[in-house]
Amino acid sequence: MRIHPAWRLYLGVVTLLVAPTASATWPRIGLGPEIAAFSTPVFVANAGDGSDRLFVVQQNGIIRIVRQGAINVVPFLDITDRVSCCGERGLLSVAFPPQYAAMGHFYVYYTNGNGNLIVARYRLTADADVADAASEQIVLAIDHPTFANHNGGQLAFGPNDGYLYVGTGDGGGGGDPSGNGQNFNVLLGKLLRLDVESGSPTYRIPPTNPFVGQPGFRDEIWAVGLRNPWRFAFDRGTGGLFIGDVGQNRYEEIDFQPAASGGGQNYGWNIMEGFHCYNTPSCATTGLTLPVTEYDHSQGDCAVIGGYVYRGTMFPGLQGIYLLADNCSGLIRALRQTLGGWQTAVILNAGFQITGMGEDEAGEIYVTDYTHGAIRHIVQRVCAGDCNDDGTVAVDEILGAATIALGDADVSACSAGDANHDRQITVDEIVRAVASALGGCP
Ligand SMILES: [Ca+2]
Ligand SMILES: [Ca+2]
Ligand SMILES: [Ca+2]
Repeated sequence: MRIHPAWRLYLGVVTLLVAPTASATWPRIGLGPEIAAFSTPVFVANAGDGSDRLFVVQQNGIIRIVRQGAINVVPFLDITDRVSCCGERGLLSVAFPPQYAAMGHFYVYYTNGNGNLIVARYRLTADADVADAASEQIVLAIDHPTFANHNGGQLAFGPNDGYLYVGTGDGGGGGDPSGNGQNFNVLLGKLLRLDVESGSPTYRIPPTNPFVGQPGFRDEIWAVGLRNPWRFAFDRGTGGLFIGDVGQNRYEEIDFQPAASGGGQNYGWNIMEGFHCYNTPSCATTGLTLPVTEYDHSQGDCAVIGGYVYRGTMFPGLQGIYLLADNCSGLIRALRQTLGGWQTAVILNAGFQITGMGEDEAGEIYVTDYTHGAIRHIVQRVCAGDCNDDGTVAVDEILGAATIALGDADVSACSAGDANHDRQITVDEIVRAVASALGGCP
């Protein structure tokens, strides 16, 4: 629709007077409808096979398939007979190898009846929606006899090397009484890297693992000095690795290593907790890799739940942002790297206990709601006309949208004004912006 020349002049003058100022803000997020009826959901995964299914891991030993929002009646896998649950124990994650569609097998991480840590491989039945619980091959078993907590629990395939990464906890108790984090001869308190897809029923050591052949180091180790890396994940856009390492009593941390890393990092536990010496006024920090961010427990937080970098296409405002959560507070935080360093902020209080996140094949991120037995899609809340995404539409934003409509500015200056994403702002979209200004943002 054409805009009358007199209005063009008026809007142009006023817009010059009150041009929107750029401000570094975070996108506003919300949660999609509950996909419910799970018991003890702790993780969400996709198979990367083009089937567009979500696999929801229940801590009690069951994996369920979600297809287009509906949950399959028959479980994908039921190994409740060999899984110990719950607290920090249970069936904790699943990982599908890069060639899953051809291979028809996958990997799970669980604690068994003795509390030991198990990485196991399972095959499909003839039905692609049902795995064979009798097909178990134990890939790796790690003794974890003393304490019930700090079992780690995450599996993920490296997007660039195809190896299986395994996050183990320090063996539990408080403060790492067994000294596993800094003991390089044990597999606890580590990130491990295994070659599980080269035909061995168990695994082979990748020859490029950082400590191969070094006396005093287990060859399986990729990184050391972790306390309880309950969740870690690769950025599918860059291959970078984000580790959420649960802290002791004071600080929760996110560790990051870029894709070019050759491994071998020492993330500091139990010398340090977050950026701080643990239990001592000073400590030797040489050779330690510090986190990129930490938060304390002053807002009701207790245990970091590492998440994912958003690489989907549905919500451009989330692009490149790493989302993480806390188990106790239900707070969801955002983290991003800028030229000036890492920035973080709380961007949502989910209001329930979060145990894990996961991506679908398109890169959309889901969070597990342990309180209500559900998973929820993390969505960006876009308010028509809210150019700076601060939750309200101001007069200058309406004028800014009008300037774009007149062709005097690029639509990128206010993508929230372009409700139908056609790279133009029309009069009806300005009307919607005015409605947001008057009636409030969703
Ligand atoms: Ca650390
Ligand atoms: Ca605004
Ligand atoms: Ca439009």
